[in-house]
Parts: sequence; C-alpha cells; structure tokens
Amino acid sequence: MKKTFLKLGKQPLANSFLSNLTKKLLRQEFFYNLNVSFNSKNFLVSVSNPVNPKLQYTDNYAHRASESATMRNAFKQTARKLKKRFNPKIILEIGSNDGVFIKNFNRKKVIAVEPCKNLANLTKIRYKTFPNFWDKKLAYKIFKKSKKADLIFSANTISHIPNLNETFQAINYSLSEKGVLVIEDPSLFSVIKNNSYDQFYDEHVYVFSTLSISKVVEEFDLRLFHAEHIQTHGGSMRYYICKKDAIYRKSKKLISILKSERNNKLHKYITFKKFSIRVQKSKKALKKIFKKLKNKGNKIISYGATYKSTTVFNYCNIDSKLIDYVTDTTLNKQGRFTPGMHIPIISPEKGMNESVNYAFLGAWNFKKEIFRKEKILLNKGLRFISHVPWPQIIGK
Ligand code: DWN
Repeated sequence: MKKTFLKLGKQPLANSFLSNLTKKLLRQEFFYNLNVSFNSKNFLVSVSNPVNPKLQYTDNYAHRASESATMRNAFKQTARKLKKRFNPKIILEIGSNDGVFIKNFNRKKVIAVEPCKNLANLTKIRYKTFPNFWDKKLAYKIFKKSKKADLIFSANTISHIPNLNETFQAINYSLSEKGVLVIEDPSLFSVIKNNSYDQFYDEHVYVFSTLSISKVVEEFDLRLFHAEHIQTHGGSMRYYICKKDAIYRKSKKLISILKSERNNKLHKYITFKKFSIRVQKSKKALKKIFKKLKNKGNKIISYGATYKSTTVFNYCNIDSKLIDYVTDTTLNKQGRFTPGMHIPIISPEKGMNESVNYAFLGAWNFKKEIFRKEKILLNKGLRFISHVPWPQIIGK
C-alpha cells in the first residue's frame, strides 16, 4: 500500500550541525537514504524509513522557535484565539521547544512535554515541564491522578513522531471528554503547490494533508471537526480534533478544505509522482543558477541555517565551493558546520555586508521578515536566490 514516489538521496540528520571537521567527527556523521512514500489506504505521505528519534532529539537540539519575530507573534495570536474560543483550564503542549507558545498562558495552567533536555531546561524553571518523549507511559504518569487536559496543543511535532498509534492513544487518554486537540503542521497541499521538497527531511516523518489526518485520527476514536490554513512555515494547517462523541460539529470550512484537497488529487499517487518529476527539474534549475553566478565571480552565501536547507544542499550537492558561509541568528548554530555539506555557519553581524552579491534564502518561509531586515543591502544591490516555488533570483 505504501509506494515510494520521491528519492532525495543520501542525507545527514538535519539537526547534526558539526562542531568541527576533524576526521573522527566526519567518520561518525550519520547518513540515511531519504525516500518519501504515499500510502493509498490512509493517504499518508511519509519518510519511507524513519530514523530512530533518540538519534534526532538529543540534548543538543539546535532549533529555537523563538528565533523569529514572525513565529513569536504567530504563537501569541494562536494562544489568544484558543483562549477566547475554548477557555482552557489545563493546557498540555507536546513539543514545547523553548516555550514560545506556553509563555502566553498562566503558568499554573500549563504542562509542557519536550524530549530535548537542553530545551526542556529553558522552560522548567517557570513551567511544569517533562523532559520526555510523548508516549502512553508519560500520559499515564501525568494524568493518572490529575484532571485531563481540555486543550492539547502541538505545533510542528506530531509530524515528527513515527509511531502515530502510540501518539494518538496517549492523546486520547489525556484529553478530557469535551477537550480539544489542536495540531499545526506544514501542509501537504502547500508543499505540492510550492515544490517545497525541502519540507522532507529526517524529522518530518509525515507531511499531512487534511484528508490523511482525518482518516488517521478516526482510528483512535477521535474526530477532526475543523481545519484552517495558516501562513507559518511556508503554508501550514491547523487541525481541530475532539473525541468521537464530543459536541463539536464538522465545520463548513473543513468540508470545503476536504473537497478542495480531493479536487487537487491529494488522494492519488499520480499527483506525487508528477511532483517528484518537478523536484528533479527544480534541482537542475537551481544548480544552473548557482554555477552561472559563481562562474561570474559572485560571492554567494546562504541565509538561515534551516533544517530544510540540509535537504536542498545535500540533494543538489551544494557545498562550500558554491556557498562561502551560512548566516544564522541562533547562537548555538554559529561556529558550527552544516550537516553533510559542511558549510561554516556565522552570525549575520559578521556575514551580512556589502561584499555579499547573492544569498540563498534557506529560510524562505521568513521572506517578508528577512527582506524587511535586509532592506538597506537590498537597496544596494543584494539579491536572493530562492528555489520556492521555482529556482529564481529575487530582490526588492
Ligand atoms: O519542524 C521544524 C521547524 C518548525 O523548525 C523542525 N523540525 C526544525 C526547524 O526547521 P527549520 O530550520 O527549517 O525552521 P525555520 O524556522 O525555517 O528556521 C529558520 C532559521 O533561520 C532559524 O535558525 C533562524 C534563522 N533566521 C535567521 O538567521 N535570520 C531566521 C530569521 C527570520 C532571520 O531573520
């Protein structure tokens, strides 16, 4: 039932930023074959052979969700909206990262779960934080003797957990009878529309469609009752899920999204096969741009050491011969090297100046925020290279 449609070659773990390039570390670098498949039974699109989460969510996890103003603001607005609509008394967040969402709630109401201990340490002083993977054992430990959660929130996390059985059984146990589960994750429709194949990497085990989420949750006596498109991460979805017999009625918006996904054939293998052909062409077009600019003597860098760009660089074989360095605001990425292609990462203060002719937009999902920040250099002639929706030079 599962059929591979996309092969993105040998890839390193997207979080494995190297501290140095000694022979020992290079020998230890872990690679796997990144293949992506479609399941015609439940319409799930997933990484064919998921990596062991214990290798991924270490105490050295680099990504900080608070790093961009766009995301800080998005989580603030989401918290406000959910408080207004559901007035939750007990809120559980699965995958709380650096606390960017929970900090918008009264600390007495919040329970955070975050397996990366370096991140859990950031929130544990103020919020009840469990530094564990989300599973049934943890759900029993948290909720056996206390009231169940009336809001469970999880952004950019459920798509990261290979074992959906364990995940949703633990959620069903932890959710109160009238409780609501709200999930945010990148949208499959946007990935297909934008040719953003870089949304596939080891951590993104699933890229959900509304059709697939709707089918999956039903297996666990849960029910999708509403969905909405959101702007974050280049096009995401917010799903509202409740227990099978809860009072919430299926919204008109959900019915129309499901219909539109069917019209766009997100339940057909052929859609993904066609996508994979576009991805191969996109790779060729991007390499052509890089080579042409480099041959003319331009200085090219990359903007944002994103996990997504790990896929692009390794799939397209873009290394430090083409890119001088990557800039990133995250302190614990600076001074390191990108996974697989080993391009040095430095701060924007050091790296963003008039010597740069072109910057690959690794963080293309923050284009607006970045263009605002780099207005002066853009006015002086800096140009960006973006592979989304199609390889091209952009600026101004
Ligand atoms: O699901 C995931 C998403 C939500 O976050 C994770 N598995 C890992 C991570 O993926 P990503 O690295 O592709 O996410 P972002 O949020 O696109 O990363 C943006 C990066 O760019 C951050 O490291 C911060 C950096 N940045 C920057 O250097 N200057 C961002 C902005 C806006 C900037 O101006």
